Amino acid sequence: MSNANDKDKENTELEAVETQEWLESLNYVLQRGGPERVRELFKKLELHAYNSGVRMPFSANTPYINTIPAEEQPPFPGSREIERRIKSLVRWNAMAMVVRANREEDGIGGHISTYASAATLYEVGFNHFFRARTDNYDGDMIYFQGHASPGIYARAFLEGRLTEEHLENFRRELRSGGGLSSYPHPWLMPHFWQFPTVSMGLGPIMAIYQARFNRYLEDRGLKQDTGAKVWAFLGDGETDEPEALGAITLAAREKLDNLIFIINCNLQRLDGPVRGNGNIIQELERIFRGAGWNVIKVIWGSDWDRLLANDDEGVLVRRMGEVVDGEYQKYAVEGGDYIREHFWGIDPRLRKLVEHLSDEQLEKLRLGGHDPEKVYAAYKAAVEHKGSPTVILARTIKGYGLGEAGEGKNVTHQQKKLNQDELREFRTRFGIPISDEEVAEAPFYRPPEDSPEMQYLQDCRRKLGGYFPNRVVNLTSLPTPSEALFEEFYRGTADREVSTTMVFVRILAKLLRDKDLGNLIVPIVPDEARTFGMEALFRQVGIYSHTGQLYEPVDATSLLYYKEAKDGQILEEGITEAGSMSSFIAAGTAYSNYGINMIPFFIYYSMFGFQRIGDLIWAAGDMRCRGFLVGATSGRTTLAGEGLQHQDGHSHLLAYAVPNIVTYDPAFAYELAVIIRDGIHRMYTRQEDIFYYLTVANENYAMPPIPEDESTKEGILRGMYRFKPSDKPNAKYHAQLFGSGAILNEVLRAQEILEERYAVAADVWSVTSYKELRRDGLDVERWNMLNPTEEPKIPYVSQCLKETPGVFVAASDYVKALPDSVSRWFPKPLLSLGTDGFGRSDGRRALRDFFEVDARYVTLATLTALAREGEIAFDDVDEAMHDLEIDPAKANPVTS
Ligand SMILES: Cc1ncc(C[n+]2csc(CCOP(=O)(O)OP(=O)(O)O)c2C)c(N)n1
Ligand SMILES: [Mg+2]
Repeated sequence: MSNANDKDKENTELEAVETQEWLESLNYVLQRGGPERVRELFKKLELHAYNSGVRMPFSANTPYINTIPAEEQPPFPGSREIERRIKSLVRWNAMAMVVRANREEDGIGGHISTYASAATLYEVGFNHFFRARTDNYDGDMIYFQGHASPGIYARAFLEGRLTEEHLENFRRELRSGGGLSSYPHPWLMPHFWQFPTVSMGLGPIMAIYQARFNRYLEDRGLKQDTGAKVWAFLGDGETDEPEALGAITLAAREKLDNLIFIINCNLQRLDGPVRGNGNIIQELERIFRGAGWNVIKVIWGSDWDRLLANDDEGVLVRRMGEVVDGEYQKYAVEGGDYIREHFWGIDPRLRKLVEHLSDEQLEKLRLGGHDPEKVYAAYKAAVEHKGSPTVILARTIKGYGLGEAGEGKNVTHQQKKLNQDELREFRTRFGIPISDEEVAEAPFYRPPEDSPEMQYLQDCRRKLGGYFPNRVVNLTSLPTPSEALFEEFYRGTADREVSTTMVFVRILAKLLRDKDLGNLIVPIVPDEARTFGMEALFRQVGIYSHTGQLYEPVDATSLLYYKEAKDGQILEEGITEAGSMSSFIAAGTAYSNYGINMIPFFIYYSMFGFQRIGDLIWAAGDMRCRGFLVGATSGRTTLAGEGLQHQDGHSHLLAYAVPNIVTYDPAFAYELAVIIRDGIHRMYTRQEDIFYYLTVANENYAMPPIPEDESTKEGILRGMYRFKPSDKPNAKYHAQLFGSGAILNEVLRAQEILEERYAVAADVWSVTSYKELRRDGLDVERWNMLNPTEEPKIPYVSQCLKETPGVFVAASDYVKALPDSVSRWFPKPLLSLGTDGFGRSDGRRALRDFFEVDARYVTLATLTALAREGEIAFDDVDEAMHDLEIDPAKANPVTS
């Protein structure tokens, strides 16, 4: 036994000597040949080991220390002291804003701890990096973390851009004099916020596609590259959102070195630790490095530099890497004695490293994200880095500075109230010149204009070109495209059968050729261009690719080959509706970001729009984004064969919830032409903050010419017009039939059946937009309610139907809720047919039978309505049902 022990001991000693020798050799090579030579040597060694059968485990991680070593850190160019004082003031005002809002009205909310942890990350940016738009600089774009907004407001207050009253009205937007929105919302503060970020995960993906779109504009010669950066601030918890990390490979593939992510790694989310049993910084490092990003870890502050320098044997680095986040969080809450015991105490060599430090000093060893010098070094490296995007992983403490009131505690995210003692402590810690008597009131504080702090702060912003955030709209309007461009669509297609999708693609192709607008159109498709018959555009305008086309496409000899080009115009995004929508947003807000009227058309499978990426569409509305969303192959029964997951019968209903989206479900070529022309007119000539949702379908039929009636165009735009009046006004019975999209054809067939077989003269109306009709009806109703003594106005629907005889039946390829949403302005009850229920794979005929929206059902519904009015007998309806071969026992599509 003892022999074996001796052998082990001998081995260990030998290995120690061997290790020492290798380390010394490495030091020697490092001194003589520098890091480059070391890298070369490592590669050779690795290959040699591999060839000898040694398999190395894969790791994309570097040790748990700062990426930039202390000796490579650039000197800090500013005044540490003044910047600290400014930052303290921002901290105080941000905290006071939330505390006061909640004193006035309990439960009004707000967040202190997010900004408290991120203050240094923002302040270093404000004082040294964030460059505003000037004549020769595009302006950086900054995605502020939504929950950090109190800090951003507090800084704007110091800068003199917001008043004390504004801060008092934080989260009280409806007060007279105006207030501040809880989070970044361009809709609510259009001269301040640029990017809505509070739905977590959307900021990062929008930032990636924004950075890519900036490149697109440069590559297409629409703007110069002025070196501007996109900075996106994220929470570490936020990275669990699929959107947050879902597009990071695109950023690396496109070599977006104009993009910088800063992830505030305070190790906490709302409920508790982000990775209590793991390490979020290391996890994110692996992910981002694996994706090809430049990763800069800012973990330890300057206080740690000397400790690391004395860590000859690497025990500290190892210890740093083995402690899990939950334990690190505990150090933030406990005192120095706990830290000495639990972090340093496990190894005598570690304990020795800090024996010269008091418990208090141990407790105060600062982390990287709270150290301006470390943060400055990281930002500088990020800005100068070429060839890939950069992510900075900055370690901080959530609720930093709140002390007992929440620093590092699990409840800190929700902390909105500080008592008198806590306020006093906060004040003292950050040296705010507020007396003991005043402190309980949590007054806002702004030093005099001529104080060194104010002068320094203003000076920094002057040098960097202006304030942030700042949303500016300054552009000239576009001319509306001429009617001539649309003439062919007004004429119809005679006998030629086409679909509205085909018509749309033809309109798009013509717009792309237009001399005024062509260059500004941005077609966006998520790998579905062929489905919609758009492949001719590949050749016509090319697919955007920063690197051009490095290969000969397999279809090079064909006319419509797959052409990628640096100045290509189409954004072929691949299978990502979220990415495509982010591109749409970048293009649709270029009017404010760059003063360029870019006109995006995002064409997608209609089912994968509102349903799949509804929150991004909501963000687009918030951002006052413009452009056309085009839901193709729409309609639950018109898209045959595809079944439950693809057949969309409700996107129009989902669109009801977005206030500034204008929606249409057109049936004919001329309707689409009128709508698109007017859309460009409203968004780009009149500069209205609206965007469009159009559904187009893939059923082929002859497109009629536009009716001669003068009011047709107005009717199309307002939501309905009489398309085909009955030519038998003296018939016994009457009906008004309403159809939309491809289902209008079923309604027209029903008109014939009703006339021929049942003596019913029916007028047929095309309803292009129930949402527009409802908007108008609600507007009128509201006006009438608020103006009781004025002559009541009449909703457009009621005006149209004022003297129309008979019963009312509507049918569309969407849910019945659409026609029902306007039925109260009909002179009589409306009977609605629609496609409620899950879709089925089958042909159009079978589907329309199943969902009860074909000509037979329109006929049956009309007869039913007539019977209810007492005009015909129910027995007649029963008989008709028999004639129409409708089975009363058939399955209910809603529940089957
Ligand atoms: C999509 C979405 N889900 C949930 C929330 C609610 N929420 C707001 S902040 C927060 C925690 C944020 O944690 P983290 O991202 O780590 O940011 P920190 O405040 O720690 O900097 C949560 C869950 C939200 N705003 N958006
Ligand atoms: Mg966090």
